[in-house]
Amino acid sequence: MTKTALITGITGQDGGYLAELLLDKGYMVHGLQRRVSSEPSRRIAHLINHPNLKLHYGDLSDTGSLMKLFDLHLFNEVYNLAAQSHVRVSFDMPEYTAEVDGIGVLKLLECIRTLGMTEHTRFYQASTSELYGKVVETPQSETTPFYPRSPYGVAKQFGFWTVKNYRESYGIHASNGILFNHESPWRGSEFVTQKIVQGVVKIAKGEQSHIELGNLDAERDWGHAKDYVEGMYRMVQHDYGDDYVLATGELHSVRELVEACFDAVDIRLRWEGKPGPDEIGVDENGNTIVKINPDFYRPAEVDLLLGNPTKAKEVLGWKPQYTFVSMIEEMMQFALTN
Ligand code: NAP
Ligand code: F7E
Repeated sequence: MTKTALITGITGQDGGYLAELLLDKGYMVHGLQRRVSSEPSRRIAHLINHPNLKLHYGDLSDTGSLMKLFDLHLFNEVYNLAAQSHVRVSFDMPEYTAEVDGIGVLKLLECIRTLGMTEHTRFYQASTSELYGKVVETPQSETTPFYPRSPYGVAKQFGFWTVKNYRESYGIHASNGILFNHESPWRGSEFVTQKIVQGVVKIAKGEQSHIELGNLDAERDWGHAKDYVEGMYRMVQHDYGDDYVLATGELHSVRELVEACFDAVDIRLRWEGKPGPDEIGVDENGNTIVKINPDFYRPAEVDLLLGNPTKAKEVLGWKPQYTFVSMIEEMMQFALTN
């Protein structure tokens, strides 16, 4: 029997890869899409005419549009990927972020509960390593206490516990994927990996003089989105709902990322000045190609995130295929040729 899935956030980075994965497996895929004034997302443009894909207008802040969707379709699986997903922006829009990233999760689970679908519909929630924030242990696993450091992290904490509560209270097959940063050629250009990749390519092509960044010494565990949507799918197929960390277990700084990208286009980068707002990066001809702009600092920074994915490996058999190096190579290649 054909399975039916709903993906909220289908126009986002992960939504595009998950839609591809589920359509390849023969699913009927429904996607929740916001009405926007520009063309529908480039990430699913190649899937728009797929006979098993149906898009619906709606918004996580609009309960009526969600209820209508759940009333009309029997979803076997719901993947909640929709969110205001930018940590820095969440400081500018804290209330909206709480509404969508926190209360939005509750709205979806209430649709499942009130329509009597608790035994029929499995639920995946896009939780995040930002829950660990100011980390209390390293590496972080499913048992590490949370200490969110942004309105985004706080809103996602509400979502995380709501999922756990609905699982325990109503027996819903609901899982939290605590996903560490994951990137790809489809990553939004305002996230640090894509911003650096696209900036370095423009500098190499002579189209831009320099890139402006914030904290170069933040460290992250960066994986590839394709690997991570496979992990989401495995959580939903498992016998019972649970919470899992997906991460590579490899740590790199923003500074290393900048160096790796310039290296890929044969530009030798040298740092000058002490770490902080006055530090610059120069090329072999003495041109300044990296500047620090304090506008990109955050009111409260998350200095280090490093995940321990042992549980996902042992229980779900999940293992990332990409490394940090192959992920950056793919992003650079895409930016150079598109
Ligand atoms: P993304 O590229 O920013 O995509 C977010 C998606 O949510 C887009 O489709 C966006 O629609 C949609 N959306 C935003 N506000 C909405 C609203 N009010 N109602 C309905 N849809 C809305 O994010 P991503 O990188 O794919 O991440 C997917 C999910 O995983 C997010 O929940 C994010 O918080 C979480 N997460 C991401 C990472 C990561 O490193 N990528 C790590 C951990 C967790 P538009 O296209 O119209 O903007
Ligand atoms: O920042 C530093 C910045 O915006 C990474 C989201 O997908 O992953 C993502 O959140 C680091 C931070 O990702 C710039 O201060 C320096 O320390 O790429 P980012 P993020 O904040 O880690 C988590 C897991 C999510 O759940 C989120 O949805 O890089 N940084 N200079 C900069 N960051 C940005 N964006 N821009 C800069 O110029």
